[in-house]
Amino acid sequence: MESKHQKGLSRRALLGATAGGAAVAGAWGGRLALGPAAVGLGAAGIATTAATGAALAATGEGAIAPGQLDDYYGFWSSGQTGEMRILGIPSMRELMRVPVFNRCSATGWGQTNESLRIHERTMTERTKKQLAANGKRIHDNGDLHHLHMSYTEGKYDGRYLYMNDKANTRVARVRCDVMKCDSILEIPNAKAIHGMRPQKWPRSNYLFCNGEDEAPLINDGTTMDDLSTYVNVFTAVNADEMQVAWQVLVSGNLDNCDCDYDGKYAFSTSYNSEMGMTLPEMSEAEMDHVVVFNLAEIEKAVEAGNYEEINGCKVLDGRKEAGSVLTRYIPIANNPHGCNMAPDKKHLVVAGKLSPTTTVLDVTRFDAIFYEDADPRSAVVAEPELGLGPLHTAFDGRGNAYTSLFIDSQVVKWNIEEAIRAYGGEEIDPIKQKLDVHYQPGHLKTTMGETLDARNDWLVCLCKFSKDRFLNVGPMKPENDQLIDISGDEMVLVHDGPTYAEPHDAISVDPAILSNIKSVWDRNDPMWAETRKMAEADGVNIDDWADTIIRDGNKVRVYMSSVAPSFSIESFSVTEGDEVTIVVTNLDEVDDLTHGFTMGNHGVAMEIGPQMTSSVTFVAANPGVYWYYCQWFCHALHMEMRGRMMVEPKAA
Ligand code: RUQ
Ligand code: CUA
Ligand code: CA
Repeated sequence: MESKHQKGLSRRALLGATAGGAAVAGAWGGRLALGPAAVGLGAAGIATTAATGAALAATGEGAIAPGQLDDYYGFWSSGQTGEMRILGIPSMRELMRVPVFNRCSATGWGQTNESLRIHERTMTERTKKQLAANGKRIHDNGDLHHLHMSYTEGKYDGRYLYMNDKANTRVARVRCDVMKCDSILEIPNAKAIHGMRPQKWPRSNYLFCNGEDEAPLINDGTTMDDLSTYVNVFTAVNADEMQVAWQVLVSGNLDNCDCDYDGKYAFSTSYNSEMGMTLPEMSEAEMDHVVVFNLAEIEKAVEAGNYEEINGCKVLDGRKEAGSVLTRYIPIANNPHGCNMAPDKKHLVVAGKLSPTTTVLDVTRFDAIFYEDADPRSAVVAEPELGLGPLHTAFDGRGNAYTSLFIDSQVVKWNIEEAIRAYGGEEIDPIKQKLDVHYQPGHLKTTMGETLDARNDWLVCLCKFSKDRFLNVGPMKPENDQLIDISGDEMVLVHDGPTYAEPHDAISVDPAILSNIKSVWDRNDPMWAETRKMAEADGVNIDDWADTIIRDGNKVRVYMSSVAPSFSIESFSVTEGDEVTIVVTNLDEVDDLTHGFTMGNHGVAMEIGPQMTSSVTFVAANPGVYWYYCQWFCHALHMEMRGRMMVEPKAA
């Protein structure tokens, strides 16, 4: 099969055939011919090696011409930056950043009252105490590894995106209609949420969350070095309410997780079945395991009250010694990592990391392990040897798997059915191709490959190192998210995509699934429901032109509206030491017309999108005149969109 991309036969190139279409098609071919891996290029590609190709290769664009839209949304995690990013595939252009666990200077995320409410909703008393002791109200950091969309019947449904924070043991949700975070949940009892997946079938009722770090279950200092009190916790979150549904104690730690397409099982890899506290101890055993969670049995046990309530969570015992029907432990070669369910609804691929193999498990055999005492290893149907350091696996819609090899810096394409036949003794090599990537890949993603609608066009490989691939920017280099064309028989590398620290994972979503994205906020959005209540109590209508100042002791509430290029209030006075709350409603209804509010020298800034209300509270500590201004370029007279806050000295 020839690559549809190599021949320039992408839908866009065809659509563009009337206006400059020839140039687009030529650019495709030329660009691909210049790619680092010219293997398997059809004659069409070679024939069009042209100067345009070189230019496009140099700019790193060309897959999508200026003004053209991408074929897929890409949702990227950002690791220790703590935000979500939206990219276009295949252009790999960064379209948006959505702050989640991080503080954002532009939007005021983590500072506005609306975002603080989201941050504080489920914050535990321990965290509040820890933060207060350090002069803080919320965490400024997060470590966002995994990000997935909500599912209905095995397919993305365009409602929510869910993501983890390993650093501070949280999960968050982003609303797809406005692409803003609307909920953050701190998970008690667990430590360091790493692997995270929404349930796929019948819909995402649960979010499965893996606690990676071992600690005493009652972690109050009464036991420290007594390892018998250490435990790891698997958490199911009610994804609609963003509250813990139940937790299961496990043997060993938990790394990555996934779940089946039948709504019966979730599963997690454990690289520290040894419960070691040092690196040598964690890699001592020859075999670690995959824990399988039986959702129906867990729900039954919860229903029957067979749990202990700890820190407000229903905690069940699924440890090996408990011998319960809640869990089973399948031995897997030492220190496994990736845990990826194939869209064939049957096969789970677990990557070896320390072993050069991946293990293929048939999830339809799990019933026998739970109910017929079958040997847990009887679910293993293949164990192809792929190369060094397998971390994660992605799938296309043709029965192929793509596994990243961290140590070999390669992506291996292999066929699942052929691997099963080889395991059964047939003389057959399931490996189709090994492609060099640059360098040290972790996650890799096919378009829609984590759904029942897996496509056969693109693979994005998230490389942890870029070394010599870009101009040197200092000792810290970008990561390199590489775009690979998988539409033909051979994988072809077509684009290097530098990214800032440090995407672990990404998904791609057909834009048809996200046709609900708004351009203008709904005035009744729940995001500012609390602020609306406060305004109503103050007798202010924030849906209309507002220029009201409420003085309530040393609290001052300033309600204003913005219409380009002005605020409804050009100046106001407060007294030194007053706590000032500014509420701004953007009455502009124009697409893309965002205003901002920045209070000079007060460290205060926020975004106010079209038809949005935002508010921020601060103390005016120093007498004097301070200008506030709109920091979002909105009008020819945007610079003039400003006003004064006069802070009167306190009477002696
Ligand atoms: S992990 S590179 Cu945080 Cu998903 Cu595997
Ligand atoms: Cu409003 Cu700039
Ligand atoms: Ca181990």
